Amino acid sequence: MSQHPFAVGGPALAQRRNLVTEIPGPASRQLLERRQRSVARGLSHVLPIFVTAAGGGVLIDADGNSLIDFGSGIAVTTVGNSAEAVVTRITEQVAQFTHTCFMVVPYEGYVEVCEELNRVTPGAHDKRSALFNSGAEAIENAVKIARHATGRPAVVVFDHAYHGRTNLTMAMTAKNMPYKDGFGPFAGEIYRAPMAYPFRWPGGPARCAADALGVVRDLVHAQVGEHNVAAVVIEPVQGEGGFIVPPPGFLPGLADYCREHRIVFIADEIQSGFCRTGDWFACDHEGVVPDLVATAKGIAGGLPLAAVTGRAEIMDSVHAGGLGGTFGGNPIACAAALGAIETMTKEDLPAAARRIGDIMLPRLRAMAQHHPVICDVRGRGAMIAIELVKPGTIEPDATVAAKVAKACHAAGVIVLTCGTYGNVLRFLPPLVISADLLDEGLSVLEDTFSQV
Ligand code: PLZ
Repeated sequence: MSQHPFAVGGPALAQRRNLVTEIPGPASRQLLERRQRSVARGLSHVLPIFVTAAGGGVLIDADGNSLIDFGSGIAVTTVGNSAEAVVTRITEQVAQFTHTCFMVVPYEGYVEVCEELNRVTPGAHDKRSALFNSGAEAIENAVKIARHATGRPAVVVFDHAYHGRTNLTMAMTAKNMPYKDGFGPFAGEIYRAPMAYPFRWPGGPARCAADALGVVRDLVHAQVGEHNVAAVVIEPVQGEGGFIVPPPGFLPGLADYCREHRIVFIADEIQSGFCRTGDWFACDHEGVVPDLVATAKGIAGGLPLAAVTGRAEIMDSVHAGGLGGTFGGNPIACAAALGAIETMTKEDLPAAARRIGDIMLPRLRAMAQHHPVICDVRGRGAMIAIELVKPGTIEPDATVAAKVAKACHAAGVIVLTCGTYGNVLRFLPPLVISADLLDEGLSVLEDTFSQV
């Protein structure tokens, strides 16, 4: 048992940054020692503190420090930690039953989540959904379904992509360290195309969309053959790879290309989905309608749940018993998802994400004017990042990104890094964060840049 007094999180927590010890404090340091002796080294952490409660835009640690949360547990607590509707629904469900396995005895909550997913994901066509436990598992299943529906083996993915840590999804993920190194051999029939990355596109951002589409066409034609491709899988805004927003026209062009060759277009909306980018899904910004959408993270207010949603004829091409898993669509996770989706709708969280972007983007652009290490400010809604380089060059500077992140942590603001080169700072606040906290977090970041 914890030696700390029982703490209650949720939106009622005092919304302020307040450090009462250094980071980490003595209680967290003690827990870190225990962690070191008991937890496998392969699991790392970003902050050396232990949480005891969280809610709104703050997280409380074992020493009583209150930190501003710009990470949301990697884009998960979109509705805030222990959000009211999530807690209410979980509490009711946990008292009724905790598990039957949907494949043994079904329950209404699972069906209701599928109905909601079919409603909120892009496109008005007839859809079906299937529920799983993690983002990687959703991607695995999306690929299974696309292969089954098309009878084709190949899968096209992109540079800087992140799709998970299982064998197939490691193969689909682009970055070696830390995700793939030493973990091969990887699943076959994965082909990688260059990502439309405006800031680093050799011909410049204006040519990026058309050039990148041309490369995909040529590469698939020469190396794979269109008729062998089951699916193209893309994050409509790339997450771990650096919050890369493709230029306008790229995603619609890719969707057209897939239609032309009867390739299943799979959007990995695991990080970008559920209101994060200022719309329900990142595909919505350009009216792109994927054949299949993989979701997870923000779907269930912090509980493990993931889904594949898509065209009825593709989803239903799989025989009964071909999809499933013991825990997929667990009733408590489903209750949480219904609470989260209810909160997103009632509180209009897409609008909240847009307001966050409207506050963050101008301030970060102003920071970039004063700090030439910031070479690019990008993102949509509350999925925002800054890329850092050696001033005057486009050479990535991961060292300065790590330093800024560490200084923010020490000052009580949780920020995360990302990017193939480790030189991107990303900001993913809960969408229920107050404007004051957001402002304060940005001021801390600004001070940090002046120090490093
Ligand atoms: N697809 C787009 O962002 C998870 C990974 C953290 P799981 N991203 C955070 C880490 O280092 O393991 C992610 C994602 C996109 C798939 C996934 C995988 O989702 O729920 O972590 O399996």
